[in-house]
Amino acid sequence: MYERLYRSLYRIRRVEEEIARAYPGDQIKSPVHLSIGQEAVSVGVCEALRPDDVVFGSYRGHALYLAKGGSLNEMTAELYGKAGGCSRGKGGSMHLIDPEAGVMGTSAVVGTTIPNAVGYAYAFRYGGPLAPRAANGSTAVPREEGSKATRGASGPPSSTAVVASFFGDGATEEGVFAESLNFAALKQLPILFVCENNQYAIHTHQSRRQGSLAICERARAHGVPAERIEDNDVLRLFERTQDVVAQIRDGQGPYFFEVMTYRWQEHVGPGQDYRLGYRTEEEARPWMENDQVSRLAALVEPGCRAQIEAEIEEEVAAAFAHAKACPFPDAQELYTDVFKEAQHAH
Ligand SMILES: Cc1ncc(C[n+]2csc(CCOP(=O)(O)OP(=O)(O)O)c2C)c(N)n1
Ligand SMILES: [Mg+2]
Repeated sequence: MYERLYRSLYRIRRVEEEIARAYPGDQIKSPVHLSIGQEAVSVGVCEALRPDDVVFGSYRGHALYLAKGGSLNEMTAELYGKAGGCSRGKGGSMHLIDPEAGVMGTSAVVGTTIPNAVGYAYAFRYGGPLAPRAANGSTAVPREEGSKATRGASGPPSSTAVVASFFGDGATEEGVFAESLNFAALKQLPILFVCENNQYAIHTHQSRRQGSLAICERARAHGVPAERIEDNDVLRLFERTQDVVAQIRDGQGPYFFEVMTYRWQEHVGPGQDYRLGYRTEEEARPWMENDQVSRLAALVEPGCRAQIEAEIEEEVAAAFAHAKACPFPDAQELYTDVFKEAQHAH
């Protein structure tokens, strides 16, 4: 188990370090929001999920995409704006998707994917047997529920798969956050909400934005049981996700994690930003000393660790080489996936 967690944590860290290294070369035109320091959140949850579970995330989405099994080659090609990218080079770092791996999308617009995730959970719960996910990303349309009261509706769920919705502490200030939690609780949907609380929205600390810092209490107020995971603790999060996801599969409705974590790099871009003065290196230091990548490295037998690291170095180098070698999309690609086919023809 430590090997699995370490492999995923180390892989994400190395991919993002390479993005930071390559970025000044200006071949990656997309803005990049790195998760360095926050990998534990995606890894702790995704390692406890099944392949048929699905995730939705934010623009800070490399870690989630990779932790859930998204294709590394397609992600790097996407960053380089290439035709082989997961969004065919049109989405960039903030718009990652790999439906076959259960990564249903990330978005630049804060909070947008929370209701998308709730809708998907609604389809899992009430939509009848879902067709296997199509490679084109199409999702099932939920059937009508009729007049039957749906809270705690009788009959087995349509699927035992669950949805995990990842978002930042800033996204909890969006109105749609409250609406989504309310609906998920009302319909007892199979969804795990994961708030990655790194305490900042761009350069503004949570205490300067929120009247109540108790995000879990706000979740509970909507009828969603909630707990806080302290210290970016990947092992605790992994264990708790296993338990909680079993309950959700069992039809016990939504659950909420607030995971305390910390972003090491600047909000957007490859570098550091302590010079801006909105936070200090003293504040960051304990989080860096409690690095979960190093913590897990120490729990893996040295020979095994060396092998994992060598394999990942090779994979990462190959992915960046692949991205650079890929062609750019044809100009015609600008006209696809913009409008629905019928409107396009019109
Ligand atoms: C609807 C919307 N409002 C504002 C923004 C500008 N914006 C981009 S990132 C961000 C901060 C969000 O913070 P948080 O949710 O905590 O995520 P983090 O960046 O810390 O991962 C804001 C306000 C946006 N992209 N979308
Ligand atoms: Mg934040």
